Amino acid sequence: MSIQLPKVYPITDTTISGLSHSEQVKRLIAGGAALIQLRDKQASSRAFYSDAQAAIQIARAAGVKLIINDRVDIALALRADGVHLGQSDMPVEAARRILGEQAVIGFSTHNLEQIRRALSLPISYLAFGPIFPTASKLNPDPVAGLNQLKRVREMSLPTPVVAIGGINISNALDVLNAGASSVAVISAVLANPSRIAANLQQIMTSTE
Ligand code: 3NM
Repeated sequence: MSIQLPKVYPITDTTISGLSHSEQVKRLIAGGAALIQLRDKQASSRAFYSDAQAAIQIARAAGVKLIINDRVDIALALRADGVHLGQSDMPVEAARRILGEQAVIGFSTHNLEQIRRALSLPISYLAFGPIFPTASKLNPDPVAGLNQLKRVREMSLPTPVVAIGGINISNALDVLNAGASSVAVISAVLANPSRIAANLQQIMTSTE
């Protein structure tokens, strides 16, 4: 159920990039992405479904895995590789029942107590953040910092940990060295839409 994650895990955002999910996926794949999450807190179900459908076709043709944020129904309908759930989304156990044993299920946590509670859940990876201040999420939790991330490493979790929040080319390697298996990035890669592939490639190179 646990999975091996690439060191850099980009997440799409149509507001920050000004591009459709499928166009972002194209550019992220050109930059070397192996796993991409589609995240949309605004689009109608119909609009998100059809954009995600186009994105999945592109990802599949390239052998890239696609995870859908929040929407278990859309992940199931499109046979996406999995879902990413937050603390207020559908319970992880219910999503696992719907999507099956093979699905990748990621789960967001924001403090050590939430991680402890997540340990008994059927998840494939845990996300932990925000590590640094972020403007890409509405009402983010308090910043955890690298020290909290080091404490997460000391818990020797059975699942990989994806660090998220304010991660960019200057700090990605520090975050991995503090114990994350992978870094999730939004604005550092998407804020300049003409440089999505180049920025992703640079962050990936910085982590080697
Ligand atoms: N989740 P950026 S922080 C989507 O703390 C998200 O769980 C967070 O965007 C969490 O890379 C965040 O632009 C936003 O800071 C990450």
